[in-house]
Order: sequence, then structure tokens, then C-alpha cells
Amino acid sequence: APTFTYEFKTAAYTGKTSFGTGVYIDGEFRDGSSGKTIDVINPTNGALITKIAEATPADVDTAVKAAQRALETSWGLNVSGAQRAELLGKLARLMEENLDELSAIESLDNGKTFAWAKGVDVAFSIQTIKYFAGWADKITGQTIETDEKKLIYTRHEPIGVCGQIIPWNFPLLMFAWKIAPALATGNVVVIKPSEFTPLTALRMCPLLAAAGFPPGVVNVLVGYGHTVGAAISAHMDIQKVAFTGSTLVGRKIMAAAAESNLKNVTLELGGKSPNIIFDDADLEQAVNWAAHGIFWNHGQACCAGSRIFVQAGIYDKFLAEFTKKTASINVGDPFSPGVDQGPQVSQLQYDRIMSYIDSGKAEGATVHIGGERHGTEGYFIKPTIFTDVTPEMKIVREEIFGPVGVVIKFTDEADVIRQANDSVYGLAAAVFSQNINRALETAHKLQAGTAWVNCVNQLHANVPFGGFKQSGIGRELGEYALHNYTNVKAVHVNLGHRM
Ligand code: TXE
Repeated sequence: APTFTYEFKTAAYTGKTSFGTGVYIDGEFRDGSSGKTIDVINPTNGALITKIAEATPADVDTAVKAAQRALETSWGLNVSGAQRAELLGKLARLMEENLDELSAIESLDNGKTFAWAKGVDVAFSIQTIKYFAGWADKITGQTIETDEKKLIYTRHEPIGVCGQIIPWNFPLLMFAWKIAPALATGNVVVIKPSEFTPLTALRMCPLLAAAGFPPGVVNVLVGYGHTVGAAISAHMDIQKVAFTGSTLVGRKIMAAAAESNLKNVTLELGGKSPNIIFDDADLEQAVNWAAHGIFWNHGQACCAGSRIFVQAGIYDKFLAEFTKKTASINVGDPFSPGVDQGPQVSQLQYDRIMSYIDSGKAEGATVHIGGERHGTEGYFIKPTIFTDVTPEMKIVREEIFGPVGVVIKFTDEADVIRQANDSVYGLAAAVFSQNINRALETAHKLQAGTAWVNCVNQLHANVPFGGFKQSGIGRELGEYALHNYTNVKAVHVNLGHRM
């Protein structure tokens, strides 16, 4: 099959319909107020893809004002749910028309394979927008009985200006997860993509305009976390902040929200998800899913099954098959057909992961396979498995966010649940067993926002996703996500009580 090629072009810019590299405020690309730029790097070879405008806190102020104007004049309570549904539906269709381009930009910018970008990132982004389009005209309150002389009902009103800060591992998908429920419920948005992977979000701007979203409803500002991200979290006129990223930054965002205007906060943070494989699991399936669990998206998934617990009776066979599977992963150019794994997203992430690998070696764990870079350029790391680990090692406790898993032998069922729950995180967990009672009993005892049985990394637009413990606050996706984006107002109507 021919290699997919994509010629990347940007318009250096203003104008509403082409791919811009400016800050997107009030329906148009503008130069950032600082005049500075951010280099966007291709992780496959470290080369410059393009330069984009670096937004600043002053741009956040301008964007918030534009968003407020839109809320008061052309969005919010000025449009019906049916109209919001219509526009979200159009946006999804425009994304379908631009499927290959969006996928190619994502692959180029992030390093994930073109096939995965197309089949998962862009496809799931479209599904998410369609799903929330379906909710837009179904946002209803309740009528609540008290006595016959009163009518009491609730309204689910938009919160207002929502700040959204997203990471680089699923750039377009996180954009969709954030904007879709916010727009469906009538909110306006100031969103900051990651400075490492801003391109698909910028490509979405003209699609948002073409779909008919009024200027100011979605504003996209690419800037650094400590400037633009911090300005969003501390802004007095932003009523809600939604964040996906590290637990460290999640803490800062919550503190900034508390110290400014007590804006609502939802956080989707890190994980160190356990994957428990019992003796009675289907071995072949457990191996395939476990590999998908840790190596999908090059390990850059918050729900990655990074701690693989295997029961003693199946341990040797599992490890042998899992090693074969790991060795078969084809690392290379994300645009080449047949490649499973591209580069890590950035030099910074490459360095972080390599330092975790070094710490595992220094603390006495065994590199069972991998444990080194792949090739000579770009940020490629070989799929890596550690064995002979102990519970206090950094590689067992901390999120590595790379293609690095630890395999741990266990005998006792109660003990593996204790070990699995021995983490500050609680994002996801998986259990493999053909005994349904054992599988479900275990799933129910695990401290995690998602428990997968005989599968991993399964996500659906209509199923909530989020963390227990330090993995987050609130739920994204599904009906649950709507609660994050509405204020409930109780209206009391007196029909006859006299003072
Ligand atoms: O994340 P950051 P980084 C984890 C993963 C990874 C580690 C570090 O373990 O190795 O975090 O990655 C913005 N105020 N995850 O440093 O910094 C930043 O600009 C407001 C898990 O890249 O949390 C970006 O837009 N915002 C994860 C976003 O936060 C700030 C996904 C995420 O970046 C900010 C990514 C500040 N002070 C990393 N500082 C997941 N849950 O999926 C930074 N940002």
C-alpha cells in the first residue's frame, strides 16, 4: 500500500476560512498581543512544522469579553436547544468531510499513527460531538410538588464563560470532549490547547465558523500553561474551568479557582491503572488486551494499564506470550502503513520516560524487553516491560506516560486488590477472568472510575469517564458530563399564599 502523504500548509493570517496560526478570538484569527510565536515540532524528526502565535493573559481577557458578548447576544439563552443541536450536527459533518486532513494533522503534530488518528481520535471526536448534539434539545429541569398553591420548577441554565485547558496526548479528542457538552448546554468557551499539539484545534476554528457558531462562542488560545493556563484558572469572569492533564497542574488550577472567584472545577488527571489477570483468564485475549492497555497511543493515555498483575499459575505463560507480542510491535514513521507505534510527543516527554526507565534499572528492576530508544532521530522509545519490581519503586508508583509497563506476580486474590488500590490514583482498572463472579467481585472492589472486565481502554461517548482519588473530579462524557455545564435554578411561583 502507498504511504499516506500530506502537505502541511498554513495561511499566515487573518481571515475566517483558512487554516490560521493566530489566536482565534471572536470568530477570527488575530495576531497574539505579544507578537511572539511558539515552534510546533514534528516528533518524528524534531523538525519545525510551523510557528504559531503565542497567546498571553491579555489575549485571555479579550477572549473572555468576546465570549461574554456572545453569551448575551447570540448564544446562551438566545438560542434554542434545537439550534444548538443543528450547529453541532453541522460541525460533525464538516469534520467528516475533512476526516483525512484532520487525521493527518493530528498524526504529524502528535506522532500517533495516521491509522489510529483517523480510526480513533478523529472518529471518536465526531461521535462525541454528535452525541452531545443529541442532548442539546433535551436539557430539562423538573417540576417539584410542594403544595397546590405553589408551582416550583428548576431550569438548567448555562454556567457562562467556561475555560478549558487540554493536553497533547489526544489533542482533537480532548477538544471535542470539552467543547461539545459546553456548547450543547449553551455555554461559551475559551479553550487552551497544549502548546505541544495545537494544530487540530486551530484547524477546527474555520470549521466552527462554517458550521455557523456565532463569533465569540468558541475562542482558541494557544499559549503556555504558566501564562495562559494560569490566567484562565484565575480569571474573575470565567465561571467554570475544565482541565485534563497532570495531577500537579490540576492542583494548581483548583488552588487558582479557590483564590479567585471559586469557579467550578472539573479535573481529569493522571493514573497508574492496574490490570489484573487471573489464572482462569483467556490467555491469548489477556495478552492482546494487556498490550493494547499499556502500548496504545505509545503509553500516553491517562487510563493506560501500566501495572499488570498476573496470577502465579498463568504468570510464566503470560510473560512469554506478552513478550512475543511486545516484540512484534512495529515502531516507526506514523504515516507508514503497518506501523503500530510512532514517537513520543516531545523531547520533554522522551526525556521524562527515559529517566523513569533509568530509575527502574537503578532501583534493581529487570528490563525484560525494550528499555532503550528506537532509531537515531525523533522521540521513539521501544515498548518496554519491567519485571522483578517491588511496590516502592518509582516505576510502580508514578505515572510514566510512555510505553513502559511493569509485570507483577501475585498469588492471593485479596492481596492483589490491596496492591491494585495502593495508589494515589483511581482512574481505571481492568480484570481478566472467565469466572464472572470473580471478575465482577474484583471490579467492584477496585477504586477506579472505570473498571473494565476482559477488555481495556474502552471508551464511549455515552459512558461517563473520570477518576476516583487524585485522578480527578467530575465525569466527562455521557449524561453525567452535562451536570458540569449547567447551573440549576429553582423558580418558586406563588399561586395563592398570602402574607
Ligand atoms: O502536563 P501538564 P505535561 C501527565 C503525564 C505526563 C505529565 C506531564 O504523566 O507525563 O502529566 O505532562 C497546561 N496552569 N499527563 O507537563 O503540564 C499545559 O499547557 C494552567 C496526564 O505536558 O499538566 C497543557 O495545556 N494550565 C494527562 C495542560 O496543562 C497549565 C495528559 C496539560 O499539561 C499550567 C497530559 C498551569 N500552571 C499529561 N501548567 C492525562 N490526564 O491524560 C501547564 N498547564
